[in-house]
Amino acid sequence: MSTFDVFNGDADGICALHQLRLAEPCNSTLITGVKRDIDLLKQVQAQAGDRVTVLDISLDRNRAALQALLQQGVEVVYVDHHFAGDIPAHPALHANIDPSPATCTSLLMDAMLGGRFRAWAVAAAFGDGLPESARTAAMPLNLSEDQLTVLRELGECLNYNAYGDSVDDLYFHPAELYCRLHAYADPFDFIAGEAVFTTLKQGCSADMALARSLHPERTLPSGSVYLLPDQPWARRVSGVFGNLLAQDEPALAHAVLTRKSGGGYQVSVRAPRVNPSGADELCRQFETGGGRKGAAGINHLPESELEQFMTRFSMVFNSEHLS
Ligand SMILES: [Mn+2]
Repeated sequence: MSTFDVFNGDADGICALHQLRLAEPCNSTLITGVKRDIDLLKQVQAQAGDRVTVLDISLDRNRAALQALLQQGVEVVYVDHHFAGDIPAHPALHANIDPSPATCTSLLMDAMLGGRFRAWAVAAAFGDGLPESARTAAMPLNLSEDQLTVLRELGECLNYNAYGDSVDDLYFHPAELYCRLHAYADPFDFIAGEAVFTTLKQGCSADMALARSLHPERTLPSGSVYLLPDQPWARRVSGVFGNLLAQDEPALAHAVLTRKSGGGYQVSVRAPRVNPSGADELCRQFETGGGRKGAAGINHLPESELEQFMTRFSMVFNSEHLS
């Protein structure tokens, strides 16, 4: 019997798998990629009796591959918080899917494991742009404000590492990053024992300094749209930058568009924090869009659809505001 672990390459995906494999150690085949590379399940070459765990990637976007695996007699554990659509009813599918905007896959995993590795779930929630949920989850740990800040920075750095056009843009391949941190049950030991955190923190600050010097491309009543150049730093920082904009102006929606070398844009949308919904609704109106209510994205927005995006951004977030 073979085991496959399929996970989003961001903080949430990595920390969800890390918690699971601390609780249930296993030599599995790792399948992951950059954050927006979510069509991962089709890469699994499994046979009847094999076991696949899927973490932090939309079921809706992996539906065909999931159904094929279930039909082959593969057992699938699916834990996620992205838009799922209809969840197939199949005895070999064990799904724990909750798209509510206050949770993330690592917090769902934390609940499944009775809070055994809570500090990693806290870091992941910070990384997924859910600081309130992270702080609530951290309460029983009695951490100092300084320790909480370190977990927030860790989550943000792990999340930052996942953004890029391909793994070439990243400091660490997400599978390597997972292996490096999997040697540590305690995130504070990981930070002390590995140079990974320092590398990512320095890289992130340098990229963020460049992003912060930009002005919005478009200022709309419901929020702002930023345009980033076709550069590796811009591709790496787009998600962290989006989370930061959302925290700085919680009543507004934000979109960060990064120019692609072959034309068009990669888009990252953050709903207003005070009313975290509409991001997935907006992005799913475009062919390569998806995500969750508070944070979503479009892998490829053609240049010709830019104005349409601006119009729909205004429509979705204005109506969200009134509702
Ligand atoms: Mn997530």
